[in-house]
Amino acid sequence: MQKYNDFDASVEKAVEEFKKWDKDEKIEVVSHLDADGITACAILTKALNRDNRKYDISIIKQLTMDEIKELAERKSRYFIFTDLGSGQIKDMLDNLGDKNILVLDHHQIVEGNKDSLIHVNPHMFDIDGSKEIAGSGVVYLFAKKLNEKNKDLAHLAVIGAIGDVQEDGNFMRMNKEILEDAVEQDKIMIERGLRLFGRQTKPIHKVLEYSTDPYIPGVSGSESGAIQFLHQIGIEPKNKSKWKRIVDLTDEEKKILTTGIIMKRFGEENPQDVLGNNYVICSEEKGSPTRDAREFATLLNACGRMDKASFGIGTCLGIKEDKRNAMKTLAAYKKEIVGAIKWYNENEDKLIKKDGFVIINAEDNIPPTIIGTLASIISKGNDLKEGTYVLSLARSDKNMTKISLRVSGIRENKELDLRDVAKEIVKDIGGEAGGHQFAAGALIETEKEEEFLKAAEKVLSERKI
Ligand SMILES: [Mn+2]
Repeated sequence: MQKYNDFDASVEKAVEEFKKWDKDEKIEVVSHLDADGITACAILTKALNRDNRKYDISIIKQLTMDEIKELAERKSRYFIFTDLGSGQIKDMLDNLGDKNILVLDHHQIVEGNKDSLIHVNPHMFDIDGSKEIAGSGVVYLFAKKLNEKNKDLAHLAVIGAIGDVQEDGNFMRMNKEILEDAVEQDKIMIERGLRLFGRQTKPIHKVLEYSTDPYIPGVSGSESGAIQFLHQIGIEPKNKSKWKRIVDLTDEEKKILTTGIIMKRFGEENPQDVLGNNYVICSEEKGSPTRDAREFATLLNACGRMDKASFGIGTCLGIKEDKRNAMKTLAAYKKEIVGAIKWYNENEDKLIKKDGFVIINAEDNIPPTIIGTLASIISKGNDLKEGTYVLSLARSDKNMTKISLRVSGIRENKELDLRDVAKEIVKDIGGEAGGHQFAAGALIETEKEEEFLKAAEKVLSERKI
């Protein structure tokens, strides 16, 4: 199709421009701190190494005006923005107008393309960057054009796309092509089977208990239900004293488990929806979180949220010490989440629960880096009616408050875009809102919290699902 050819040509053009950059000068690489941003950065740095380039890396949460102004003070003449930047073209040009800028992103473009910077973004060609290709994928295509050798980084772009929730049992066209590269390079093996999170690392009964999508009646949300279910189908959950993981099961047992789950899901809309692709990273050890692409993405997200993105980048590039540290970071991150859930359960009085929404105002009891995850977990739990908004607030430093917005039970609804809801709430208050269709966020001044809560109650009531 023409649009894909046009997009490809824009990548080609970006590579040609990039090749003109002076090899003796340092490049400032700026990337986003989630799994997609981290994999994007890992792909780019490897490609820059292969191209004998010098660079510095900054991993940031958001490309705010303050961040741009800080970048403007750096001596470099060259900047590459990955997995961010497309929404801040105007601010960039205002402050970095005399620099050479390359933006490799997949977010919505806020200001149009300008000739003074190189901008690669699928949205320019009517390709949906929220579904078809992630930031890491855009960087991967750039890297591949720069040097065919970089095809050995395709698996990182697959992990990045999964991190950005672009996989739903399968991938769309552009991501699929990247996946094909990864398979061809023997980096990824596709295993069809149970599409459950935690296959490599978690005890089976825990995997089942935490499986809310797909939902397993009588099992999801209940540890005893999960153990009982395993006994019923004749799978011993323990191997002597050790809990078994899905990867420990024999092929026969895996089949029994699959059938058992589908039977349990009889009466659900698509009982066989538990089946899908699992993406095994060939070079990684069995039982490691880096063996499964979904768990790998979670590990990277944890590194980002705990302000340890460099461990994530190193893990992507196969550096052993970084991987060890990334695992420790994941453990610390899980502890934070457990603490946040505990706070939520014990502070009923701090919640605003109305028909159609729950508002969690954690103030400074939960770190801002965890608050979005808490909202996601609560929105996936069984306590809320389908279509309930989960809105959470937590304070960060610099007198700002981070907002996260999720919705329970809904994964497809063309009319619903949480970004629009978030934007409407902050409309009169000031503050930046953005994110994804089903995972939106905003940043407001802490002193505006009260005003925000009022606006939120109003908007969420009006927009009841
Ligand atoms: Mn992204």
